[in-house]
Amino acid sequence: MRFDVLTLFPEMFSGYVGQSLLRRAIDSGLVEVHIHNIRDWSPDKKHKKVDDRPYGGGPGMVLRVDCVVPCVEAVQAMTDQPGHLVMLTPQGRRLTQTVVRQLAGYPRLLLLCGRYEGFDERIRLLLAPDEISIGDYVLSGGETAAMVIMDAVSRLVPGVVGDPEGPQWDSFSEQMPGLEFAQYTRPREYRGLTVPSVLLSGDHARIAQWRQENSVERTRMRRADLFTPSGPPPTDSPPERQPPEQPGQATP
Ligand code: 6GU
Repeated sequence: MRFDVLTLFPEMFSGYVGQSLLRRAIDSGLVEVHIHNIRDWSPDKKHKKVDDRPYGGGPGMVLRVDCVVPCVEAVQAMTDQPGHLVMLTPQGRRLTQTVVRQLAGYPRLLLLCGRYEGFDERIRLLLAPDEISIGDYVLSGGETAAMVIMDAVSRLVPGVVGDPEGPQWDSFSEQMPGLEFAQYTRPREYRGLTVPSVLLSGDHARIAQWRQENSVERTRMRRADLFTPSGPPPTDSPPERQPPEQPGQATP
C-alpha cells in the first residue's frame, strides 16, 4: 500500500509517520508514505499563495483550483498507476470499517487535505474525488482525518498487524460486528475487583460463549444503533426505504 498525502502542513505528519505501527510497516516494506506540500504547486512563484477570498464575499479563504489540480496531477504521475483520490472533507461519506475495507483494496491512495473554508468547487468537478468525512464534528483541517485513514487502512494490509487473527476480532470487523468483549489481565484481584471466574477456567468453549454474550450485551447497552440480535445492519449502504403507504387502501 502506498499513501500520498497532499497537505499545506507536511510537518504535522512527521510525528505520526515516525510512530510504531506505521513505522514498522514502512520499515518492513509493506507500506510507503509520501508527503507532498500543496504550496510547491502554487502558480504564484513569489508568495506561494494557495488560497484566496471567496467570490461573493464571506469569511475565510478558499483553496485555489489552479494550485490543487496541478498538485494532484503531478503526484498521480509519480508512479505508473494514478491511485484512488480521497478528499478529506466534512461533506464526504462517513468513514466506517466497511469504507476502510474498500480503501484497503486499492494499492495506492492519495489523501487530499483541505484547510481554510474549503476547496474551490471546480476541484471536485475536475478530479471527482472520493469525498470522506471521519464524523459529524468540525476539524480545522483534513490532516488528522488523513492520519485516521492511514492508521485504519494500514492495519488491514497483510503482515502489518502481527497476529493475523488479531484485527478480525476487533470491534466492527466481520467476525465481531458489534463491540469487543471485556478483557482482563493480571492481577486477578485489584481493589476488590476480581476477574470473572470463567476466564480462569481453561474451558475454551465456555470462555468463547461468555465473550460472545458479553459482546452482544455491551453492544446493546452502548450502541443500540448497531444492535440487532443477528448482528448490525450494514452501515454503508443506503437505508432501506419503506414503500409509501397507498392512499385509500384499507389495512386489514
Ligand atoms: Cl475529513 N475534514 C474536516 N475539516 N472536518 C471534518 C472531517 C474532515 N471529518 C469530520 N470533520
